[in-house]
Amino acid sequence: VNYTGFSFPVNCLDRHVHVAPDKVALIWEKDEPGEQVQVTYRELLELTCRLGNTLKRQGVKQGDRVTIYMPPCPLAVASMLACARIGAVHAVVFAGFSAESLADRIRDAQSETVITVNQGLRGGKIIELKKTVDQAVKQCPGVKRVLVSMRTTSKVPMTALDVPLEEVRGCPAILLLLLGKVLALGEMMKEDAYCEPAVMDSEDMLFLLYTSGSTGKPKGLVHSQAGYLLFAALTHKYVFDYQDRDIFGCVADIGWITGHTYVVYGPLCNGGTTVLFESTPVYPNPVERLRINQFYGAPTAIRLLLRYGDEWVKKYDRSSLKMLGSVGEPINKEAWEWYFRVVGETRCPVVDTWWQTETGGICISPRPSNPGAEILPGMAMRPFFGISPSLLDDKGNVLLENDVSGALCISQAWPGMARTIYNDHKRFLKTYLTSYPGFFFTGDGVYRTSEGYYQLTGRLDDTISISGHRLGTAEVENVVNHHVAVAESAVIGYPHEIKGEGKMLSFLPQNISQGYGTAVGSGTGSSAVSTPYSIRLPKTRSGKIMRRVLRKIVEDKANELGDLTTLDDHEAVQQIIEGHKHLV
Ligand code: 6R9
Repeated sequence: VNYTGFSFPVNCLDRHVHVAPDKVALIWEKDEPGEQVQVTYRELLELTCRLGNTLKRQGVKQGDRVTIYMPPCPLAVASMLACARIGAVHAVVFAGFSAESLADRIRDAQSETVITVNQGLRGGKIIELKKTVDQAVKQCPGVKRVLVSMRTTSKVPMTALDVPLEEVRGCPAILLLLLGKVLALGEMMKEDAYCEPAVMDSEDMLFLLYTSGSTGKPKGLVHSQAGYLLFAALTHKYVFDYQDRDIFGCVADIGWITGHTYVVYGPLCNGGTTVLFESTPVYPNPVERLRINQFYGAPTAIRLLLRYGDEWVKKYDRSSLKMLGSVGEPINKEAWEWYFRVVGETRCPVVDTWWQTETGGICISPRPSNPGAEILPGMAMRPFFGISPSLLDDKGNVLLENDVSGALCISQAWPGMARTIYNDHKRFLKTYLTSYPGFFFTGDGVYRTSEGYYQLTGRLDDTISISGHRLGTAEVENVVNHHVAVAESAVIGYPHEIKGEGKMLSFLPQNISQGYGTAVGSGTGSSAVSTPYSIRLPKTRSGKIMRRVLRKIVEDKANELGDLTTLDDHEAVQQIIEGHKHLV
């Protein structure tokens, strides 16, 4: 079979179905503790085709944008692949966003089609996703149809726009889950089990994915067909040393780029078995039960686990693990060492992977598949094949030497690079390509060690300048996190009124397992005031600390917090605002 010229799902499905139809493609680790559903390549292809045909019958055409608002589940993956199969562009919106955020994204993408589920489940709690979509769609006159799948058995009010995916028209919901398998009857089941894949140009849009700027409206980053998939597959294979029979466990939600590249496209293109986590994983139980070989998650979870103590991890069998990965934030040395020593029993290389929604896949990472390659704790280490990082100083000079810090730029295009911001190419150029002409500017700070290895130091918009020295938040946090009483910290800086020198503030949640509160220390040098008033830090839903929010609070600008759509815990922010008011 000649697969050249076809769109994605052929690479992610058909070619594996020819070789190993019954190989498990997805293991859906459901919210219900201990419940899992396996979907083979043959089943996933069939589901994708039926859904692709349903989309076509509903009027979705090549190039149309389709918004997907679903929790991680096989039908969500099939929805992404079904869009790709018919040449439509998917725009997954994390199913935790409010109706307003969803509406903004639907309107920006000019989507006429939304795919959702009746209800979601998270930690046993029911989440009314369809209701949120109804509210959002009211503000989006362009939406012509909402495809609704049944995640739970509860019926939800349907509107004239709704297309029930599994229900047979006029009959009660009969589809649901039979013997734990997704059994599609209804609209989807009426469709043919084969859908001809669209032939696409390599540079056609595959998907949009929104990422919040620090202010203003979210950016719909556009990824391409061929370059993105190539980069997803290569990085998945080489960074994690993925082998044919491995079970790959990336705990990101499909609503983030990590979910797109390392839950869906990378592993499926490589014919792998990938785990879809619906809930926040009750790590490390699924590692033992599903025999996960590569575990990939965010440092924030690792830092919390560390505080729960070794025993909690050690009571589970981790012998299946071969590789551990970290993504999303700088990982401090202490957390890295614990991950390596306790979780991976010093047997599994830890890969601290640096990349962004904009880069499509991992750009800087140790390469353990390169035998003997050295890995230093808490460092992203080396550029991936084809990535050429450059460090630039404030004046735009390229820093060629080692043992320097600078703005992390990339000097040459790479396959997975986002091509534009949907409908706003000017903003794309302005944000990424004009600050340092001739370079792609990542927005991150980096230190290149004397050996030439790369260590990320945090977002440049978060940097602290003390007595003329530029410090990354990560550098200071590394020191703070080292203290036994600290689980996690966020360090920020703001201008000092008198001396004009940087003032530093640190937020230190203390030993979480003992339920202590956050001590907020403020001061320069060794003088510090601390008052405990919150046990949480403001984080995005994907686990990144929102330092800019803290900075605004300490600058007494709590009414100018900017875009908070990705904020996970509004209550924590309120507590910090209140606490700050009372700080003497
Ligand atoms: C994949 C992802 C991108 C930003 C990025 C940087 C931070 C990601 C990191 C890291 C230090 C790492 N980041 N990985 N910082 N070390 N290993 O997270 O994409 O959500 O777009 O965030 O996350 O600041 O610029 P995205």
